[in-house]
Amino acid sequence: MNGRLITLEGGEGAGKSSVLDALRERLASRGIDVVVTREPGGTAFGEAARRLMLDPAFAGICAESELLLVFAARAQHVRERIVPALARGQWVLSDRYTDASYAYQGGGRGQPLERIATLETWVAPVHADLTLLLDLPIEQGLARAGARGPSDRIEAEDHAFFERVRSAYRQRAAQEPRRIRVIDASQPLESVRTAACAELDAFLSGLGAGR
Ligand code: Z5A
Repeated sequence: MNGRLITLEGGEGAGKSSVLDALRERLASRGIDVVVTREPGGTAFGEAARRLMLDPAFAGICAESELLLVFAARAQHVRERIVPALARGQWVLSDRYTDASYAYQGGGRGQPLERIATLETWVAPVHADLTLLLDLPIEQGLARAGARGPSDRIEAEDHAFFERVRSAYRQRAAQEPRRIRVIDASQPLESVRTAACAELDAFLSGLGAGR
């Protein structure tokens, strides 16, 4: 496999979707063939799982169902989209991947991290080469997300939930500082895009592809 997997992570309203295009353009300008995808989602089955995941009608589902749902979607995503693309030599840019499960289901829902790691080993043995974590204060992110319209099932969680998610993300970044690059997403969008592209450039230079 010559392709690389790059993932974008962050809390609500962090600006992942807004940064994704800039990263895609940057990769394309270097002649890199890139597949853009997202989780939950990326396949027909994954998109259906995403609708279930975000539907406020299922507010009462237990943490175990939620965890298995995101990994069911991921199993399909890895096999149907990610592995074939990497095998073709394409790069994959994914809006969220396994770190989101450690943050939301681990930090947010309190699911044991060993349980998540077991699922990851089983279902998602392909690891991200570079992860950009867009980090910002909870209030700021929720205000941005709220301006878009009604809350989905996860956005309806309380402040303490999102603090746990943020702290779980930051903890992972502290544990894997080379892979997970933290970007201050409280800045104006153009600055966030510039910072994200600078991290991507540094990664490319490290591979020798950026010269
Ligand atoms: N989830 C999970 O629990 N476990 C898992 O394993 C996975 C996911 C994979 C869907 O994810 C949900 O799935 C998510 C976690 C859970 N929780 N929820 N809800 P998602 O990533 O698809 O959905 P999201 O987190 O709701 O994404 P988002 O709120 O759309 O965030 P975003 O893509 O980072 O933001 P955006 O759409 O680019 O920007 C939001 C708004 O803010 C928009 O109006 C922008 O114009 C504005 N914005 C963005 N950046 C800026 C800056 N810098 N300044 C000012 N305004 C800005």
